[in-house]
Amino acid sequence: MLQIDISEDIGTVTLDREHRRNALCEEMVQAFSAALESFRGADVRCMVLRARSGCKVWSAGHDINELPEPGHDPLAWRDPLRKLIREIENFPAPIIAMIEGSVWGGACETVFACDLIVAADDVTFAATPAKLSVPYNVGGLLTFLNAANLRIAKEMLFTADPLSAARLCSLGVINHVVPKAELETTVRGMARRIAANAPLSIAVMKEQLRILAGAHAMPPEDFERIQGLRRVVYNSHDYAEGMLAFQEKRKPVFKGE
Ligand code: YXS
Repeated sequence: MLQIDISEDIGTVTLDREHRRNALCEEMVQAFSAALESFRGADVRCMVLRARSGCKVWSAGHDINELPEPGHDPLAWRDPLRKLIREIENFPAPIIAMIEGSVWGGACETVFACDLIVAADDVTFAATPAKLSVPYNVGGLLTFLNAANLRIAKEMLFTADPLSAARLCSLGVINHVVPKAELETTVRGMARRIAANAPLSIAVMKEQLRILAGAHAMPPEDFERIQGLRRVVYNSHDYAEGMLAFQEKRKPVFKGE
């Protein structure tokens, strides 16, 4: 499901589950955790997260077949997507997301959780909870808010439209958009420059920025209200219908209940 490589103090993880469009499943996230453990042991100083060259779909997001039965929180603490995001945020070295093809659903958040994003010029990002009637969780929405401003986060989440890498770069959501032929050399060069800098200083700044980015004071009753609102969705007919429609390869019919 993943290809792992270490060279010149740079660790590379390549998503390799093409038959499922690199959908993020439990087994893949476990392999990802093991890869990061090996990178920690090898003291890598920068990491690249990518898919195979020439891919049409970088990742189709959370494996829909692994979304829990209706009535269970689809993005709970122990959920594979949540574990993946935490692994990325807690890894001590910077992670550069190198993007080709299209990015869907929870894979958008996965890329936004990375430290730097370099995309080929034909890349698109489509955040799709509204297509499946999935209630996003607090941490996930914070990832979007930290990556984009409220207006762009709302456009992505409410329309589920694919947004171009060029537009997201002009909005500061993506660091660089380059011609596909230059993607690999651009990312490799950036990774080398990071790897040549002081790893301790960078690791500490990454952790400080993670804490500062997540520092949003919230009265307990507000948090409980947000959680209660999520329950309205994952207990709904629409949540079950979203998943069933995907599995039956048809358009969902949402009733708002
Ligand atoms: O029919 P087979 O058995 O060959 O399998 C098909 C698809 O069912 C499968 N596949 C997936 N399986 C599980 N989870 C997925 N997310 C997923 N996506 C695809 O892969 C096989 C090939 O797919 P196919 O024929 O559709 O490929 P395509 O090249 O025509 O189209 C590629 C996509 C990505 C445009 C299309 O597969 C697609 O729209 N996938 C779903 C994208 C999506 O809505 N992802 C959101 C997943 S839920 C999630 O991430 C969060 C919980 S949330 O939604 O809240 O952000």
